[in-house]
Order: sequence, then structure tokens, then C-alpha cells
Amino acid sequence: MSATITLALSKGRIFEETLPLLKAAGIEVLEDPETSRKLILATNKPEVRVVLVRASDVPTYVQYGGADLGVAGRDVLIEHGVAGMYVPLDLNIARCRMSVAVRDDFDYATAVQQGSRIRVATKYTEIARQHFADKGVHVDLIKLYGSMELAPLTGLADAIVDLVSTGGTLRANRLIEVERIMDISSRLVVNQAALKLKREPLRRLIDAFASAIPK
Ligand code: PRT
Ligand code: MG
Repeated sequence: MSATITLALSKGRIFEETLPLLKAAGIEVLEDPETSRKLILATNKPEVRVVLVRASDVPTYVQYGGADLGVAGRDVLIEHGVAGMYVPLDLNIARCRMSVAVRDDFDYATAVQQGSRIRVATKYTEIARQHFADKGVHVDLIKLYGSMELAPLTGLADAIVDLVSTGGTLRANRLIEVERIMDISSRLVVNQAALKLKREPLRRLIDAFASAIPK
């Protein structure tokens, strides 16, 4: 009898971009999360299943063993931390960058140079805190859970720290990118205890993923 392997994925870009990696491991998901309402998806391999969770909940599932492994953005992993997890692969999928953006009429360079306190709205408070501490810039962080782009437009904040991919969202809201903090891609995370208990099947899966990472 073979051990069951549970893989945690989030709907949307991470699910879509993980499919080719699963295929390289001979795994095909039998349901489409965009049309099915199921949260547990079967695959062509009876011993492998996919669970659908919020992107920011993937590390929690893997850390506590609700899933043996998962795929999560570097952003999510920095914010959550990686205690109890092994991070064997940068999958180079769901790529974007973490940036500082301001309203096009806000003089960010001068505010920084003058040592003004800058109000920064973000969902990524840990990344923002580290970034501005490294630069020696004083900031008041305002935690938001979404639609960061609105904060500078309403006067809630001077700047935002958010993910940027094409830049279209910033442009549509008259915001400009003034600093790139880091490049982001998604990582494979594995529960450390599961790696000991299910070493062989997990190793095979990790190796198959490694061989299929996009350039
Ligand atoms: O559901 P939950 O709120 O927990 O997560 P989520 O909505 O962030 O999930 P999802 O699927 O949107 O993002 C999952 C992961 O994809 C993130 O953690 C990132 O690592 C990665 N990723 C890659 C992105 C983007 N690209 C991206 N463009 N995540 C979000 N965006 C958003 C960004 O926040 C901004 O609102 O897209 C907008 C900007 O896109 P452009 O193309 O207009 O610049
Ligand atoms: Mg999203």
C-alpha cells in the first residue's frame, strides 16, 4: 500500500502554472477548480490529491501537516515564515516583483532624502518593515488585506508596497513604481515530518518537479 500525498495549491495562477510540473510527474488533476466547487481534487494517481486553499493559507496547511507539500509565493513565505517546512525548489512560476509605488504627484525621493515619516499601506508588512529598516527610512505601516492601489488615491497612505506583474494595475490608478524590493516566484514547500515518513514518493515528486521548472 502506498501513502497518500496531499498537495496544497491556490486557485488561479499558482494552480494553472503548477499543472505542467504535475504533468512532468505523470499527475493529472481530474477536475477544474474554476468550474467545480470541490476543495479536494482527485488526480489520475489514486495516492495523490490536491487541496485548494487561499494562497496565504498554503504555508499554514504545510506547516501543520494538513498537506504534505504545497506551492506558495516567496511573498507569502516571507510573511508567514518557514518553520517546520523544507523549501527544496524555486519553481520559477507565478513570477512578479514586490515594489514601492506612489501617486504620480508624490515626490518620494525628496520625502526619503528629507527623512520625512512616510505612511505606507500594504498587505506585506514583514517585507515592507525589513525593506524600510534596511534603508533607514522611517515609515508608519498600515495593514490592508487588498486593493492597496486605492490607499494613495484616497489619502490613506503616501505609498504602497505591492506585487507588480505587467504594471497595468498601477498605471490604471495613476501610480508609479519608485523602488523594486525583490523578485518574486513560487516555491515548493514540504512538511519536514512528511518528508521523513513518505520519503520515497515525495523525493520522486520533488525530482520530477525539478526536471520541469520553466527557464
Ligand atoms: O487568496 P489570497 O488573497 O490569499 O491570495 P491572492 O489573491 O494574492 O492569490 P493570487 O492567486 O492572486 O496570488 C498568488 C501568488 O501569485 C502571489 O502570492 C504571488 O506570489 C504571485 N503573483 C504573481 C501575483 C501576481 N503575479 C500579481 N500580479 N500575485 C498578485 N498579483 C496582483 C498584485 O497584487 C496587483 O494587484 O496583480 C496586480 C498587479 O498585476 P499587474 O499585472 O497589473 O501589474
Ligand atoms: Mg489576488
